[in-house]
Amino acid sequence: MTSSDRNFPNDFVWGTSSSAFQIEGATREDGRGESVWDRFCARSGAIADHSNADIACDHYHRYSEDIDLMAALGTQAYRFSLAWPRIIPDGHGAINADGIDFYDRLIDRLLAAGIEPWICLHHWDLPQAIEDRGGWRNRDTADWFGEYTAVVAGKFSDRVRRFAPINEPNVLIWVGYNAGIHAPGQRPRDECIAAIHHINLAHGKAIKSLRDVDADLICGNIVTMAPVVAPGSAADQIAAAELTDCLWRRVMVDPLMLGRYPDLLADEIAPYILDDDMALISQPLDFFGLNHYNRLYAAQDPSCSFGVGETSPPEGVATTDMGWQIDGLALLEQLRDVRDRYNNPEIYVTENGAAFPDEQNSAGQVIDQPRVDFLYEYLCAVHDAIGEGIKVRGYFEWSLLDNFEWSLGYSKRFGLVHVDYATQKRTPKSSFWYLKEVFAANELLPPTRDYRP
Ligand code: GCO
Repeated sequence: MTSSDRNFPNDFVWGTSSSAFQIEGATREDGRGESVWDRFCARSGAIADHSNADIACDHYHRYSEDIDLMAALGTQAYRFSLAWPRIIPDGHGAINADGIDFYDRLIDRLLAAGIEPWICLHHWDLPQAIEDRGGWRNRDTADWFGEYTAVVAGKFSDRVRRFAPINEPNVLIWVGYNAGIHAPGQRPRDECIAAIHHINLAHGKAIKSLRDVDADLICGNIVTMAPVVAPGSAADQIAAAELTDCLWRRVMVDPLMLGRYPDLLADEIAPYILDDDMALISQPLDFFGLNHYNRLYAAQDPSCSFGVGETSPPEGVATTDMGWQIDGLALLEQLRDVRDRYNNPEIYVTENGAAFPDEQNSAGQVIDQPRVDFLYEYLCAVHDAIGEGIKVRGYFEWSLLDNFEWSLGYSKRFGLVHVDYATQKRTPKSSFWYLKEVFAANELLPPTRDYRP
């Protein structure tokens, strides 16, 4: 490779991603309503370190400092989510002006720093009041989500042009409803099936709400995808992998991109489909948001609602602190799959990153060489994909800050910036200084140098 071969396209977008519940804190401040995740955290044994997100990274109060960090990183775009219960505390009905004010301040501050805001409308923190009315099992929730989206578009589309409705709807189903590890907890299979269709419908209603407010808004989806590995070659093991692949990669994507449900679940879902649902769900999108972490090792698991779950990668492979395999080729394979199956859309990698047990040394530095190596490997995959003609337009690293990692609480650190939760002190890690140089050079840089301030 020559030096110029290592460049990214001139208009390539570099950014970071986050979600409201994982960083904001201030869960009871300024009129925010309760979310399903507040309730789930209070459930005994649900969160590994018995924590909650009441304070998290205190981003609600420290957003200005965090935007300074993004600016220092050279971030061009920042993808964040809005807390639905901060904007409409009961999920539908009265709007909370203080919630709108917070996001107004955040957006204005980002724009003043020259960073483009990308809004994700929902990253799993469903208003508890809506869960109490059946949550995603209730078709009305799709309407309420459409109404909430119209409020958001009306307030912010004068300054924000990029929107995506729901982060990783497949995780809501797979990790939440099917395995019960995420809020609102496990549900029987028929309720999972209802939720699948209603979440897809909510996506469609949100896209319509956005374009009704402004037809030129740039709208996409955000899904996490990875190749699925079968537990073995026996017929029942292959069948388990096929069902896993359907639930994980297809059932929340095929309807949006192809206008139909995958054969394996189509008959079960059919009774929930009314009138023009499929047309609404499959409205053309402007971009495909792909989150990617790790190849999924499927397992037969009778404790899950669909009888399938996931297991660890084989002994001996390199993994992150999540136990997830480090394997840039999986991202390249996934990008090819999106190109081939979904008609070569414009793709943004809207999340990719890794947890490692980072520690501050006696000089107060955090030397996270494993994360630098990880980022290099995955950026090589993105670069290779572009070389193959796959339309990857940008890369958003997950995440700027260490944050609340759902049912694992604060025990996993995903940040480019270390957060000392006792003091809320932020310390950029080596990976921050590495990506700062990558962003500025718009080029794949070797992971081997010592990246420091
Ligand atoms: C997801 C979510 C993030 C996670 C991140 C690391 O992909 O599960 O979008 O909220 O924190 O992916 O697990």
